[in-house]
Amino acid sequence: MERPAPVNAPIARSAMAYVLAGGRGSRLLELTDRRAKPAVYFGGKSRIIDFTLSNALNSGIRRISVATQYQAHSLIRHLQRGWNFFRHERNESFDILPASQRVSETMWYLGTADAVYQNLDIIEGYEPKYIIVLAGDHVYKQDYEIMLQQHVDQAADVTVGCLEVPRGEASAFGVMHVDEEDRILSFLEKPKNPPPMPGNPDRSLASMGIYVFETKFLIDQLRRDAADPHSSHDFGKDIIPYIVKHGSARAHHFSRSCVRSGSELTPYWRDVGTVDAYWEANVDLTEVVPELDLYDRDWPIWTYGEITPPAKFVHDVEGRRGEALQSLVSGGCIISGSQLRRSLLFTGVHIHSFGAIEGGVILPYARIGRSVRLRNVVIDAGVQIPDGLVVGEDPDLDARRFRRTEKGVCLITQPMIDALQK
Ligand code: ADQ
Ligand code: ADP
Repeated sequence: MERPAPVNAPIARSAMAYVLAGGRGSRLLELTDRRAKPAVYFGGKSRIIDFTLSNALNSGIRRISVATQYQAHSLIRHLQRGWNFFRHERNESFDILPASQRVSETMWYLGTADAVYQNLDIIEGYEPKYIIVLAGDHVYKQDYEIMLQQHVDQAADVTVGCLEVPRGEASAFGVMHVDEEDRILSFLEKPKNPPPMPGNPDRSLASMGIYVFETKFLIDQLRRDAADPHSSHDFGKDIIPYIVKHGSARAHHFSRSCVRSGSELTPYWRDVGTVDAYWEANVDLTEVVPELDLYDRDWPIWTYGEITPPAKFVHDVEGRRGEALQSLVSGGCIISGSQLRRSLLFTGVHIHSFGAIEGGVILPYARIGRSVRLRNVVIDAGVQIPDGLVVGEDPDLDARRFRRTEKGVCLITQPMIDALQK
């Protein structure tokens, strides 16, 4: 039997966070060949999904379900290692929901709504009063309690998180119009020609893909949608437009609940969906005062922290210093006689002598050989960079060997290195 939430408990205690973490994130190219986008490393110690999960935890939510699908092993392993502290005895739960074909043996999840519908019996078992549907693939800090409170105060059927984006980028989002009281008047999923905000021709109001519902209402909607043969069973394409038309949908502005700290003036939200955006958001963290504060103890980003020895810096045999300036260096790294600038090293990276790296985003346990020069690279986990490799000085050569982006960032994976050595 479920115990009711304590009287006067914050709304978050009666809410479940349902995190959609099944998408590939195909614009991250080879970075998501073997892991779903939410499992991609970010910021030196964490994975992308840790931001959403930390937001939920820091907001006071104690029931979390994560729906997985594409290449879920790396993600599941991470969640099992890092997010295993929830206690049933305290009315807490953390469930990893595989695409288990629970409804029918021949069917995987269709759209995002189906990824919730197929697990309805599990959700119902916990009897949460509210559900906040989240995506596990964005980097931001938000207090969901504020959004939940708005939902309750306005007695809306659904509350959709939204933020302003440049109109030129809005085709990638659900785009809405709202009135002065933030009632959503129209909702278009990924329109080719996104409508601007009134009085602001260069901006559009975009859905963040996060939604608050009362559980009972959501269940009714999902059942209705599941029975509709014309539906693609997706929140953005089907469920939200339907409620906008037939019920009461409200917008919640991210700026009202984003967590700012210190120098953060503008609300920080990043999709990091392309290699360029991913590289840039990571390297931004090496700024003297970055927009995203990872050091804010009031809003920690929880993760799986591997036990490692401290980072170590030593000089090479000729006495040249191993050093990192304006860089982030995680535990277990060894930098021996090479110079790093504006770089971010994840756990356990070893860098050998006589090299130089600028703008390097180097994922866990990569090894960089001797006399290697790298500029503006993303190096996948565990890659062994051979002695003498030079990247970032000859664009044509780089483009033939690696994934070189429009902005000149090179993504390097082990198969690409293996191909060089053939
Ligand atoms: P998209 O992000 O394009 O748009 P989608 O690809 O459906 O929508 O992904 C939403 C989330 O669900 C992602 O976190 C993804 O990983 C996950 N996901 C996708 N399919 C899944 C499945 N079958 N099982 C589990 N998880 C799955 C949505 C909205 C837009 C909104 C943007 C904001 O539809 O309206 O503007 O998010 O990014
Ligand atoms: P993570 O994303 O956790 O760093 P890895 O980069 O080691 O994990 O690999 C991502 C996924 O690919 C994991 O599920 C891992 O088990 C799998 N994997 C790793 N190396 C190989 C390989 N050589 N062949 C097939 N699968 C692999």
